[in-house]
Amino acid sequence: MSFELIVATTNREKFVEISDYLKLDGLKLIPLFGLSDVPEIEETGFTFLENATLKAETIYKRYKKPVFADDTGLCVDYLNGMPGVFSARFAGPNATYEQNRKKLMKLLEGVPFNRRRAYFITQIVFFDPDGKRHAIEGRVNGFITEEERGSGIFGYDPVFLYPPMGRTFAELPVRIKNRVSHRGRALSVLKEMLKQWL
Ligand code: ITT
Repeated sequence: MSFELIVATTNREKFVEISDYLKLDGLKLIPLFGLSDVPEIEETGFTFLENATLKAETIYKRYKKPVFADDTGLCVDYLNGMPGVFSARFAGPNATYEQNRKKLMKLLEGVPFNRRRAYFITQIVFFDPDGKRHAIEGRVNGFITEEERGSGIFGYDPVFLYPPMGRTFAELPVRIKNRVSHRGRALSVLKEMLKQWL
């Protein structure tokens, strides 16, 4: 069998990672930028689950097709979990990745390495072909570096050190990042579920 799955994201870097991971015969992924008349979705939730649900539900209601949304954030212990659900707009409503990272680095100035613990979390909400809702979470622990490292530019990747590899996520190719990351961990569960319909 085959089916089309909408990926309720407008984030191109995220979509690159998702497409690389969810390569399955018969599965066609469609991002929001591949659709017309896409409803505006405001991420007004206070949790990743609320925001992922909001995104997936709005798109499911609009297109009546299988869909999943990914809501992700970086939570820094020293900042009591910030930027968290505000990760995309940490430095302001239309902040760039670089502005967000600069703000984070400023807030952590002078903070020693062992107090720079952080984790990425991805919450996926999936509406399957029968309209049933599934929630999946993926996390990865690490540290915020004192300087940016790597050529990847996605979000906070240049400042997130993954200790088992001694590299920041921006120093890892997409395929390797996907093997160990918050998103990769959540996607591995989703991938197994998707196989039932293929
Ligand atoms: P959509 O809601 O349209 O999917 P978004 O960019 O708003 O796009 P999120 O709310 O899930 O997506 O992500 C919040 C921010 O967290 C995002 O803008 C990036 O700055 C950062 N981010 C998400 N995933 C990341 C990753 O794997 N590595 C580094 N930063 C990431």
